[in-house]
Amino acid sequence: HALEQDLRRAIERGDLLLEYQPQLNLDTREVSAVEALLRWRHPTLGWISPAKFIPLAEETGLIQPIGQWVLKEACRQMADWHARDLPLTVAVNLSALQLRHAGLFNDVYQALAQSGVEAAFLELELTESALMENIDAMLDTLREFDELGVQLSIDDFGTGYSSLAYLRHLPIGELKIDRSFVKDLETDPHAAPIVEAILAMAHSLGLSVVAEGVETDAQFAFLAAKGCGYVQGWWLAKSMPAAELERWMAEYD
Ligand code: G
Ligand code: G
Ligand code: MN
Ligand code: NA
Repeated sequence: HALEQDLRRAIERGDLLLEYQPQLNLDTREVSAVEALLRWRHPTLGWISPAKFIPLAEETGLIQPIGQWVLKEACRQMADWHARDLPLTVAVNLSALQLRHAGLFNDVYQALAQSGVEAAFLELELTESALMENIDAMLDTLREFDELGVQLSIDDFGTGYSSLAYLRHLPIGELKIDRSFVKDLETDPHAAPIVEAILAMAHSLGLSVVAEGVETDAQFAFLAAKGCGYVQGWWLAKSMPAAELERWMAEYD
């Protein structure tokens, strides 16, 4: 498989990079957190979507070294920002396979130690479906991360089948409402009540909520009116390389 060989070489060749998409805190109207999104610039094929190469990385086991690289690079970038008085939190995505891997805790620990970044500035995004796949086995890992002090967030929330009973026992600080609900806010009469129910439930459990995929003024206005804590999406900004994000932040203030 040619693409597999290319992906194998992508790390050492420097063809992988992270972009960062800002999240707006609706209380402070400031950006204090960004999500790291992996990008692959193939030498001849150009940009390849993570929706394509993450599954390939998982099938081939390359997700381990790639995941290690993502954690290291996100922490290195954070250390650089913190040294320059930009105290950003960075959220890193973890797939189901990464969560099941015994070396994950050590990878996170090493990335933090090497960079010197405080654990509380690192957030790990776990999809709801990945969590629910094997919740009992996952619980110990989540508790270890919690003790280390990293933040834990449930990504794509609303698309899986997590129950209130489970959520109550997880050391999770944040839910990210899946962008499918946000997208349908103006068209599907069921989307708004679902978003409101998620907000009410999350807030009563003491969880922060990020709405993903916010693209329009109307979506933003609805979420702000309903007390959503953070928004992320093209309405605010697309993901950008670090230097571009810094320029964007300087202008946004
Ligand atoms: O940024 P984009 O919409 O193209 O991302 C597509 C998918 O790839 C999303 O589901 C996102 O969570 C996932 N993804 C992006 N970056 C990473 C990463 O560093 N690690 C993992 N495991 N998934 C990622
Ligand atoms: O699964 P996860 O939430 O990590 O995926 C994030 C993905 O969503 C990324 O691929 C990112 O590029 C994409 N994304 C971010 N903001 C928007 C948006 O406002 N609209 C759409 N359609 N996609 C978005
Ligand atoms: Mn995510
Ligand atoms: Na998501």
